[in-house]
Amino acid sequence: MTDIVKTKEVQDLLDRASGLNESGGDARLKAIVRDVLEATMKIIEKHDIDESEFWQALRFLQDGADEYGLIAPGVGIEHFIDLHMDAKDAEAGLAGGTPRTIEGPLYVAGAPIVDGDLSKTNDVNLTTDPDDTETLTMSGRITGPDGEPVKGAVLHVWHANSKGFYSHFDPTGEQSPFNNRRRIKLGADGRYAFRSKMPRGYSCPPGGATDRLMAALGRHGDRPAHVHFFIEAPGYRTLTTQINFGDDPHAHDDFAFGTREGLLPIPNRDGDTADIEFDFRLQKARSDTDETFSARPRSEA
Ligand code: MBD
Ligand code: FE
Repeated sequence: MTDIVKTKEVQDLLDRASGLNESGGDARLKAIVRDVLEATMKIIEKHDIDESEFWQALRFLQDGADEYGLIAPGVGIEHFIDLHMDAKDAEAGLAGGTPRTIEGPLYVAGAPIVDGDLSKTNDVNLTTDPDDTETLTMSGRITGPDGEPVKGAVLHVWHANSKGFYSHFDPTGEQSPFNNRRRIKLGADGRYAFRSKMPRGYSCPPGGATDRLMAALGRHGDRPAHVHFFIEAPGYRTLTTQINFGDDPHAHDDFAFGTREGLLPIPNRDGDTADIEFDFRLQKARSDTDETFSARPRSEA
């Protein structure tokens, strides 16, 4: 193996390429770009990557750009970002509560806001399109670190239909906007309940960049059936999480690494209904940004 990355010539090249010799620009970006370039060069040396392979790899990234939201969880980076945040929380003494897990690429902002205060209503329904499958009911309470009810929470929920397709991203074009997507306004008791139609696990679009990458790695591109949540509430840290069905064949074989201990309830199945009782525990907000969403770019409708 050649070993030229550490030579003065290449180190100088890295400094110049990342703008370190210039006064303008962003210092943090310069440092990160330098490390990305150096790591890339080391990989080129280690695996003796030739010019053909390098340009084919760039073409893969170029053609797959509209699937980065899927490739990132597929290669475990989105989960790693969770592990990184968990580790920082642990260092800061912030552990505890319902585990976070990946958002995934299929949230759509702007879902209908419905009243879910159980002292006033008891029928929150997420599914507006016909779907010939079991009814899923889900309920529980949202508490804070001391078990106190969280007041005035908004529970964002989104999930696939019984074919594994999400509204706004459905290749069959069959779903209405915001089918299986709601923002549920909860009351003072922190309790929630909704009904919906049973989702099926998601699979990567056949022939797409993620699907081809998974095949080349000898992997599959399937997730267990699951339901996504954001929970926001005044005074509490916004939680991004999801439950995956513990009895799904992919419950412990999720291509996106979104399944986590504590987030794998087994639905109570009875004929054509399935019920899940699941409580969420939030952390207290320690800053204003704790109460907001991340600045991740998201679809909107
Ligand atoms: C999904 O539905 C999902 O939740 C993730 C993380 C990736 C792809 C599809
Ligand atoms: Fe999903």
